[in-house]
Amino acid sequence: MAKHEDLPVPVYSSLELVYGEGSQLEEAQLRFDQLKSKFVKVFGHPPDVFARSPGRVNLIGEHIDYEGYSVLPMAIRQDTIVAIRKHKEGEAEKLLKIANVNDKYATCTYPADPNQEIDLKNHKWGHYFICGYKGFYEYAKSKGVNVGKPVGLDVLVDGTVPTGSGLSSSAALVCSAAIAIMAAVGVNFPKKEIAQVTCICEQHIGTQSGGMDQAISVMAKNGFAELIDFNPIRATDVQLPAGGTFVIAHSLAESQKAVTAATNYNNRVVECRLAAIVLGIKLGMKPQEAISKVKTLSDVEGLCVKFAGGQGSNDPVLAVKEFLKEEPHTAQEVEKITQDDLPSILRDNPTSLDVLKAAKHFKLHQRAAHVYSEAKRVYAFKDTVASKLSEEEKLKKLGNLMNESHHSCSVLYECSCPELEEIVKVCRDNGAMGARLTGAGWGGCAVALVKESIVPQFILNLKEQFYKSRIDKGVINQNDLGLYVFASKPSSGAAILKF
Ligand code: NG1
Ligand code: MG
Repeated sequence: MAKHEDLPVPVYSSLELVYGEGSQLEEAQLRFDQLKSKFVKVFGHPPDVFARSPGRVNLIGEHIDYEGYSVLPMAIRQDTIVAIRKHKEGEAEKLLKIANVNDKYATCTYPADPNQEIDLKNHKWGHYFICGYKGFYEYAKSKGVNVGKPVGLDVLVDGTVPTGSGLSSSAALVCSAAIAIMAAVGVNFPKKEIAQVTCICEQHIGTQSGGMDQAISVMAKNGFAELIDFNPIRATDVQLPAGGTFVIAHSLAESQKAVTAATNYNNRVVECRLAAIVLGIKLGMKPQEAISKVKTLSDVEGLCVKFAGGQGSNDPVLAVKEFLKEEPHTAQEVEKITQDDLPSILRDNPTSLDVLKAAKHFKLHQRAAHVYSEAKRVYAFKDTVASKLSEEEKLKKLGNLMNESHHSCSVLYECSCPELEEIVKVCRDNGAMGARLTGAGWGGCAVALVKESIVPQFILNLKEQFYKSRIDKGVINQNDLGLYVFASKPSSGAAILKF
């Protein structure tokens, strides 16, 4: 039997297979009806086809996907739907018109040119669609698939994944865009290939992101979290213990990752790269060899483990402790070890040069210690789920791993913020087995593991102890509370809908 990641994106003619039954299905029906009629109103024609791709919550494995390590997310029910219509050849001007059902997002217009550059200095929401657009054409070209000349596209987007919240609204949009374009031109590819393409194409937005978000958005399966491996991309179903529920709670601090990339996200990617090169050199590689071969901390894990072996251990963190001092490295200190200057070591990605301009120093020890320890926690989480422990013991252990992950993110990786620290504490104080920030951090959501039986009371307590004062101050609207704190079951991945 073909593995599910080898299959193409499913094409459905009814909504039940995506949205289940009951009120969720009714809501979805209403959403699609409204989307369709707005499409006709805006563009004068109905759409040819729809594509949807969900947001995700990462349960464990933060900031390690871009270092080559496996992560463990699940899809949430909130998603992005893209309605699309391909112009006939010769029809109208060759433009991509990207509109949104939400008036907050003004219509964006781009040329129908897959080679266009994205204007990073001028951030627009439509850029995420163009990532998917460029990615699709680059990929089709590389596979030698004839998809015809690029023509104009009418596009209407409807997203319910909260933005800037660590739930990957960006990947939901990039993936649904790429899949909608694919469906509009009449081709389909294996899910794992789409996951790979969308991961690379989202980097056009200027973040050196890993592939977790796109992989889970495309490959998720209803009822399961997935262990996602990279190089090559693979998804393994993880059945979570029945007595636990994941509650997602927004810290109400918005993380604007595309805007703060140089000091936050890309900065960490660069620090990890430098840590890996320095470790490689300290563990015996020639500087030039390390610079050209070592891209991620996973590339030098073998050397670190070998070193640890000499000390009677198999923990790569031992090498971090031995060879990377705890005080931050200055650029000059790193260059003394690498015998080459940082701009030329990092020249393969222009956004790394922005990082260098903004960085005062590099915390190599802390970043590497986080990555190696977090990578281990992902496997400990998966093994715990599969173990013979009692349900109670499982939940306890999973919760502890989540707490350790949060501590590492907060103290070693420094990607938390005061609002996240507060919401995580409120979650733990109200009986969560574990709680941690999820996604890139610096704002956005926390995820808490809560016993199923106490979920309603838990959510009420969060409302009282975290959100009420913010509602009183007008930060959020009482009626919107359900958007900011909710329980989530693992949902299904991307789909094409044709009615
Ligand atoms: P979010 O939470 O969507 O900003 C980002 C990256 C992931 C991963 C996490 C941290 C993108 C598209 N996604 O997610 O690849 O590195 O941070 O674990 O940038
Ligand atoms: Mg994102």
